[in-house]
Amino acid sequence: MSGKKFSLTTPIYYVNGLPHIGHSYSTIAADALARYHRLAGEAVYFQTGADLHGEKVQGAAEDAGETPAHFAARVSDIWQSTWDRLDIRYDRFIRTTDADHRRAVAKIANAIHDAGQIEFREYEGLYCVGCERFLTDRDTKDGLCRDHETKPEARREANYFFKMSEHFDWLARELERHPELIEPERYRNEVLAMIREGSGLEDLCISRPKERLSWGIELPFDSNYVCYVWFDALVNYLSGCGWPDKPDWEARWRACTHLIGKDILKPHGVFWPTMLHAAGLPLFRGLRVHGHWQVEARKVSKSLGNMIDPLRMKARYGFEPFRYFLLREMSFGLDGSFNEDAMIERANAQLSNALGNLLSRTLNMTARYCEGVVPEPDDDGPDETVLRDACAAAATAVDHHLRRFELHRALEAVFQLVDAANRYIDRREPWKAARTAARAGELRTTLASACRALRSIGLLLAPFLPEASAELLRRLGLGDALRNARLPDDAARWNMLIPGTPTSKGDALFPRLERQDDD
Ligand code: ME8
Repeated sequence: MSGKKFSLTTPIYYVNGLPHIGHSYSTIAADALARYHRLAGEAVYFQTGADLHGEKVQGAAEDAGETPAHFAARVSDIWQSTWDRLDIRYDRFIRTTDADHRRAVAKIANAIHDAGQIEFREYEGLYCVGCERFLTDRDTKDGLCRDHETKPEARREANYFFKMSEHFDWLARELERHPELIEPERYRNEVLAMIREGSGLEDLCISRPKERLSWGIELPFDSNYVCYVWFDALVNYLSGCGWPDKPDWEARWRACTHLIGKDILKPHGVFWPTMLHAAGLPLFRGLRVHGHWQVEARKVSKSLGNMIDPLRMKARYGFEPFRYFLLREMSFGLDGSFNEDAMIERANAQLSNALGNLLSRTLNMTARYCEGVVPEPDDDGPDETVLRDACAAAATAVDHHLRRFELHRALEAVFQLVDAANRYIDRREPWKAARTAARAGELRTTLASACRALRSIGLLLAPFLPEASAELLRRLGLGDALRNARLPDDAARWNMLIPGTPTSKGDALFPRLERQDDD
């Protein structure tokens, strides 16, 4: 271990629905990043989980004819097992019903209360159950919630309020001083606009009377109320790091980055940092915000039935083409568009053709001309130098982009190396060299160099396509490579393949896909 720490969280998803393409993207992106940082030798903590409380879940439980506790636990199990079946390597799947989380919520509520930052007030406003909050003028359009396009309810209640607006000046200064807190930049600007005077964002109602909502964590200073679901949910990030009891919570917490979709920028960009500040706690390291997926050019929604079940994608095409498409297609921070035909096209062009062919022709020729073992190369010539530099450049680019959460750019860099390796083979034409005994050295050098490039590609693909990368490396005779690898440096190394290492051809790494509609 380098001693460097990297903690990463996904949102904890509401259990009134099931995982769809949007949740899959956040979780897969986080998994790829966590895998990369592990391969870089860092101490990684990766957390995902489920948000079980609140009116939405209580309503869904009623519709299902179950108690909220039973319903929420049952659906949380489905979420967790979905990620398990997709080989998402989280360190903890947190549930807001977990005992340590409940204790942490009570503790932070008390801390903010003790600091004189919570007030009891009568309030009247428009409430959107979809958002689980009172709306401001800016949140509505033609009398409807902008996000949910439903009519909010007029509600009058006595509730507890967190004096959030008192922290806006501090937050603005923090964001000016530390622009890296929220990236990409457009989202930092959005948060700054939200907290600017006149934006309509005020104090935060953090309680719900039990007569209206019983399914939640009781407020520690008034047993007639439960916590507002966001006030409870955001604390998962701290409780997951072991706050307040575990001795190492602070180191983990200070290394913590939250990965979220743009829909929940306000709670993460405004509620959460001000809550932490009011409680006298340090801020998270960063907030990284991605855009939204549309499916067949429409918003993802239950009523449209276009939610894209990741397990169904796995059953139809194998999981990695789907994983690849999500990570490669979406420019991190911007919206993306999913279309099954586009996914198939990308998989066939880039995975089957470019990468699959590179591997199969290299290993087929190695089998045919070099008895299936990595050949002994001569000294590098100009073509080898170009390829060697391309390996080093790809390793540097992957590291650079992943540290900035630009997963699409990192993948693009790996596939530039795939293209460079294919071009190298085309130019060297080893099949011609194989016809002349005098060119045996050239042939050996070409195939050894193609194997070296494939080794770099296999290592660099490990965070993105873990299964395919492990298989690719195994075929190169490097079954253990990932166990000991240290990225990015190991992927930039050229002379790491031992001549004489047995390779194996195997079947197509990525069989060509055809559209499947029947299930
Ligand atoms: O908001 N495109 O949970 P949630 C991309 N429980 N990502 C999407 C998406 C889309 N179309 N739809 C959803 C909640 N997501 C709260 C979070 S955290 C303390 C509490 C992803 O189930 C994206 O990450 O509605 C988004 O932020 C999240 O799912 C919302 O999940």
